[in-house]
Amino acid sequence: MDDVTPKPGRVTPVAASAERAGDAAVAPPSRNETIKADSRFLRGTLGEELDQTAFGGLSEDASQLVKFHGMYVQDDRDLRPERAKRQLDRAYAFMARLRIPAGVLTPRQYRALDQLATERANGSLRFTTRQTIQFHGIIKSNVRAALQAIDAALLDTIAACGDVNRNVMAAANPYRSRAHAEAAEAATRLSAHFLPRTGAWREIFIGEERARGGEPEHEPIYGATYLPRKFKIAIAVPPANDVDVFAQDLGFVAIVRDGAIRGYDVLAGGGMGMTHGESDTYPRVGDVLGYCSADRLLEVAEAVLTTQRDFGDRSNRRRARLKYTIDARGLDWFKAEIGRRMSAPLEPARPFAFVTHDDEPGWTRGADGLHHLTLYVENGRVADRDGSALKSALAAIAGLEDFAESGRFVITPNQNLVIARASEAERAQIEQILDAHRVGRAVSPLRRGAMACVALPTCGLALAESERYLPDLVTRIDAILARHGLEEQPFTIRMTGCPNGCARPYLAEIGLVGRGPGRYNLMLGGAADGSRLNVLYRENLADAEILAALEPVLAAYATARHDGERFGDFTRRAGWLAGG
Ligand code: SRM
Ligand code: SF4
Repeated sequence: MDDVTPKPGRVTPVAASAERAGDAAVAPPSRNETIKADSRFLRGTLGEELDQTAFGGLSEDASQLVKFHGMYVQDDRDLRPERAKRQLDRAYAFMARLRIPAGVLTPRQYRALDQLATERANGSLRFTTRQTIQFHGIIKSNVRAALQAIDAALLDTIAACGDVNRNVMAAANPYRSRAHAEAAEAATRLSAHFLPRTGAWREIFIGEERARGGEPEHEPIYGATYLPRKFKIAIAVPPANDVDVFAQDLGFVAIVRDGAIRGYDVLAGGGMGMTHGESDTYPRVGDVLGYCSADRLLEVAEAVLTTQRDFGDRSNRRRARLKYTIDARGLDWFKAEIGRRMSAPLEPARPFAFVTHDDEPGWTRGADGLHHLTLYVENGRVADRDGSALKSALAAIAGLEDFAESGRFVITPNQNLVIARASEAERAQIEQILDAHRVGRAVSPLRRGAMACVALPTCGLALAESERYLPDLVTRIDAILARHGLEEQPFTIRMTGCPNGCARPYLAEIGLVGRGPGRYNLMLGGAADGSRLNVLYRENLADAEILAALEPVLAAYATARHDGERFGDFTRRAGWLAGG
């Protein structure tokens, strides 16, 4: 095999398929592989189908392809029963997800997105667990206009979904330190490096003509069938692990000396998704592979991504993530394979330590005298409701005259927002605007550490509520905490409406994973720094059962915890978890 693989450096997709063809045990590729291969670099019938607005959705094949362009065809699941009764089609609409490396936007860009939410989507913006923004409820006839507004704001949705490298995360707020700035810059470089080269997005949604007579299109890194599955990269800057580096296909932990990033510890094989009842699917934390100097970032990333491209399972999409490739072939094999694709081996990993994977809401001041507000945003949903006009407040802040030029909005991997680079006077104005719009900043430590995925009504895979349920559950758990004198104690609690793990629930001290309508698995024992998976504590619980199951453990924690001991560590040490 060595003879078809140039070394060092890039392994081409052509060489890769030659390798795959030599493997007699390859199972037939999944339907998605054919859709990709036949799509003429992600075009398929998308353009034609978008023109047919009588049907609000897309064909099955086009629904798969549109993901590569950052969109999903969804329908409002609340409306399904009523519409079915009336024999109407589902209420189809598109979800669009932006690509925002490191989550950094200018206030001007944010204002354009705010307007788009009002004019073309369901009136809200949704900060995601990967530092970007989603819009829900874009009807088909609005899709092109929405994407053109995004393009006009110098943003795009390319590769935000699909079997490609997704939005690249970096420790929140590049304006916090030089190392944070370097991490954000590295995330932007990685995102650009792995951006699909096809012109399909611009042609189909923006209306640009394809250049005639030019070079035939090709994807130098991906090839015509892209990756077997989604691929996720994040860069952490210790001591914060806000990006949840252990949950990524490929993670980089910045090793900082004299304030600058000298290199990275490289992690691979993290991932959250699993399927209930299928024990060969599971969440996994990434393995530390070794260290590379900062200038080798792209080389190392390409070695890992192309290894997954060439050896990931293309027949069974449930087992197609890098974590399964590593487990199926072994970590030693994986290290050797990426070694073949690099100019030099990784060095031994350097020590690093995390203290948290949460955000710390509130104002901080940088060395340059500028102020940064980490604003808690419940489950990342930006809307005007329940007496609090968060959407209007953020739009007003983004419109502050000088701040519109010099300020920044940075979305965090915990679905919050850093309003960055405010002067002393702007800080006062921002506070005033938040007060005037009744945007509360005082939240309990439990709520601050809470995160829920979108789930119902838009997510087609949700088995149970999440975003619409967790806030209320937190209120009731807070009451239990108060009864036991734990109201000032930090916790992480994360909920998802299904086992796919979009809010990374398997890394929380308290994880709740949807099983069916109103029913959840309760997981306990995650680490406060996101470095350890929790374990199943009780299965298939309804609302009252969740509270009843939690209260005795919390009561014991209140009386028997060691000094400074976190809840996740306590549940393990004190024997609450079988095998913990
Ligand atoms: Fe996710 C699928 C929402 C982060 C694992 N995710 C979905 C879809 C697109 C449902 C679908 O396939 O039809 C959800 C759209 C819901 C909606 O109505 O908006 C969805 N995922 C989200 C977001 C918006 C959750 C949030 O509340 O913020 C996050 C968007 C991230 C982004 O901006 O790119 C989101 N998803 C994640 C994460 C966390 C992360 O990336 O750090 C994970 C776990 C990490 C991982 O990938 O292992 C995650 N989402 C999944 C999976 C399971 C993948 C797997 O390997 O099994 C699916 C289902 C799938 O891919 O088949 C999924
Ligand atoms: Fe949907 Fe499940 Fe992801 Fe929640 S975890 S957004 S329910 S796919």
